[in-house]
Amino acid sequence: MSYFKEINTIQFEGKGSDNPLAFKHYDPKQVILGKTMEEHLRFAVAYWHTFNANGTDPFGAPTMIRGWDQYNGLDRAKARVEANFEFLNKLNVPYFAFHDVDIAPEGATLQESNKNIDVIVDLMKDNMRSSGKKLLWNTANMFSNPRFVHGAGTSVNADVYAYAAAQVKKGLEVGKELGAENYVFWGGREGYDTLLNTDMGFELDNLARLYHMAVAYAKEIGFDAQFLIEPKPKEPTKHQYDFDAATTIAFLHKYGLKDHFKLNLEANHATLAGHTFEHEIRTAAINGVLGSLDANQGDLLLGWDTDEFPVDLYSTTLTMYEVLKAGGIGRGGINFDAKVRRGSFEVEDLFLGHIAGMDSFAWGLKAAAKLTEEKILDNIVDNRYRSFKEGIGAEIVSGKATLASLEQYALQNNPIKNESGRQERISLILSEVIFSV
Ligand code: XLS
Ligand code: CA
Ligand code: CA
Repeated sequence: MSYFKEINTIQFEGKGSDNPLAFKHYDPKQVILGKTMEEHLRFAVAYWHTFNANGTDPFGAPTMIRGWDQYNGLDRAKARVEANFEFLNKLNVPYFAFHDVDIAPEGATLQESNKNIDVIVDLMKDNMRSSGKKLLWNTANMFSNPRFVHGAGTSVNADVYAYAAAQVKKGLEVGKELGAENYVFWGGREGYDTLLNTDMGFELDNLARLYHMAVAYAKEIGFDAQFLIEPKPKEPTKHQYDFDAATTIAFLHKYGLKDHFKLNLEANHATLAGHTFEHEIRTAAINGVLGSLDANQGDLLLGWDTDEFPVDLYSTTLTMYEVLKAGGIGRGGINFDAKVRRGSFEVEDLFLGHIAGMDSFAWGLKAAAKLTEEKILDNIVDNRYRSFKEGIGAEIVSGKATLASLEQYALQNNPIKNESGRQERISLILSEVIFSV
């Protein structure tokens, strides 16, 4: 059965094309800085936004009725698997990502839920084998079900904690079965709304215990995926524990988890934290924990997680610049954690949204490659720090300098001369590069 009959395989047609269902920039085989675009970008489709979302919002009913919605329960789950692989094939995307509850309906008991997952995982495995498509990451949804009202790994209720642990265990088994490259923890309800009823230190200790158990179990079953934590500052709770990259890195250090985890960074979550995406990526990279990216964008006029398809070329360029600077995204990828707007309810919009995101990232990659190759920003940055290359600066960097030797230098070095940072000029250079590729 075909769910996207009216759509043909999306081809690269180049900049001159006026076919909306074609790539203008994403040419998977084009080699850039020694790797193909496909290898650089490692795109993934997010199951939940593409096959589960239906356009519901707090004010209105679903607007998106898809082919698979004619079925119910496990039949609908099977139909979604078919739709997923047809979609990945037609869009030429190599990876997908899902939560346990996205792929299979929850049963009345844990046993029943796990049985449903097994049926779908078998079907997925067959489809993966025949299509060559791969799982970028899977994760456990430990936030939607009412049992997680007070959190999962940070719940006040040990029974809930145990249930969450069981879900993680199953998630790791599924990840192994499907050869997932990564396993993600996004702390959906791991946070709090008021300290008046919360023991923050204890909750964080418990969360770390859960992560340690996951590391141990993955080792036990020989699941060698990269573990990832996905930071987000707020929503659904007021204070999410994994606020941003820096907070999460401090947590990993404190609990001895640094060697086992990297970060899955999302653009919209960076915005909510008051950071740029590139700030989050750089923070992860300089701490050796850049894992994977959730690509989307927020809206600065709205204070919530809008998960729009990424089309801001300044952001995609600077994102890819950071990725190139970090030496690539490794086992991670660029997962479109993005949904079409409620008004974009036609099936074609699912393709158009992804094409917009993929072309914007391919464009950003080309611009970032030019910035990298021609050392446009590197030269500017190097020049700004040149005072540390020789003399007193070199002594500071080598560790030779002391407070006393620096005082002696400062006493006779008068006046101090600073130089402009030239931000306005550099911003225009960036625009010129983006529109030259
Ligand atoms: C929600 C998160 C979520 C994670 C996976 O804001 O982005 O979708 O990526 O649980
Ligand atoms: Ca995400
Ligand atoms: Ca989000």
